[in-house]
Amino acid sequence: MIDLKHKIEEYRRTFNEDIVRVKDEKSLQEIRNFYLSRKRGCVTLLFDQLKELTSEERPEVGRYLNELKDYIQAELQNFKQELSRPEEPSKRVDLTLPGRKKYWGAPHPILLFQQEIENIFLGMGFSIEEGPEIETDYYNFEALNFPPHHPARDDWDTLYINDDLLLRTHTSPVQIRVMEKRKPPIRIIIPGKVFRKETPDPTHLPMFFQVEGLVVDHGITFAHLKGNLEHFLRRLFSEKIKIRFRPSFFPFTEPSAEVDIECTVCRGKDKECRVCGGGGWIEILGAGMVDPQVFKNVNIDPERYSGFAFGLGVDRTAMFAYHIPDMRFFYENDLRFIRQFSLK
Ligand code: 2NL
Repeated sequence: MIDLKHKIEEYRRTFNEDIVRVKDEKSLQEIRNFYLSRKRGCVTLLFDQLKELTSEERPEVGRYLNELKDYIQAELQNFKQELSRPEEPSKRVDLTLPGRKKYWGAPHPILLFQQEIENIFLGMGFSIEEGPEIETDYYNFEALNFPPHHPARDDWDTLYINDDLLLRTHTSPVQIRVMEKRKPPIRIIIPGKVFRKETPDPTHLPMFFQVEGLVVDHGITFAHLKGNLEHFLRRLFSEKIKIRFRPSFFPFTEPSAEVDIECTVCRGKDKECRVCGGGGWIEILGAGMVDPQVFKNVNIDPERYSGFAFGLGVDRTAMFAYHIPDMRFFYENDLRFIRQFSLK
């Protein structure tokens, strides 16, 4: 009798293990046959063994056995219903779908190009400085030799915050701040955002990036300016690029020059070139020898020191380097455009 009771418990245990592994109608049927098949089911066969018990033992063990049989039948019925129920959409896995892509961020092309510029100057012994984007009228204009209300200011379309504060129109105020604090020799570049009151079009933006540079020491001449900027342009574009210096004017440099390279698109060969307008040259840099008045404003003696300074628009130069027809593309953040630059 103990033996039979043990078997009943044992079959209950193995059935519970088997039933949870059921995946389909076929395996459910196999389990039913194994336990309850009319002739060979292992539980069915236990009913035959009841006969071997005494009449006192038989009712109790018989009740156990019937309970097991009822339990197995009920569970089989439950699982059958479970199998025929349509699966909830949220649980259905479609293995034919493509995997979910992860989109990685990447450096913006303007930042990458700015870093290329920085690396060239770092290689020439310059260091990098930064400063505030909101400036006072003094640092943005007056210290740079633009007197109040002077018409020279008209060339800089300024965004004012109030009478005294404005969004810097160039990074030159940072050079002023550095010269106020530090004695020459100075050899720095200042990359950063600058702001002008412009309506966006293919070649103008109200916010763009600039890199300005400044060298101050004893005996700095225009030859240093020329040599440094030629070296920089050859590293940035190509060793063979043609370069030309034209006389120009800036309030903060004297003499001043603008630096052109031959057109990167038509190489001066297309009279209707959309990039250089047929002239064959594109303007990349403004530069000049620091005006003595600017040195006086920061307490550097112009009799003992001289220096050169320069500035270029990062966006504008990137446009020529990458042959991009419209500067606004850089700020539309169309990933098809942006991604082309981070693959290098
Ligand atoms: C341009 C090019 C330029 C400078 C920037 C500068 C700064 C100091 C003193 C003298 Cl503190 N010059 N910066 C010089 C020449 C050109 O920028 O095309 N600007 C409109």
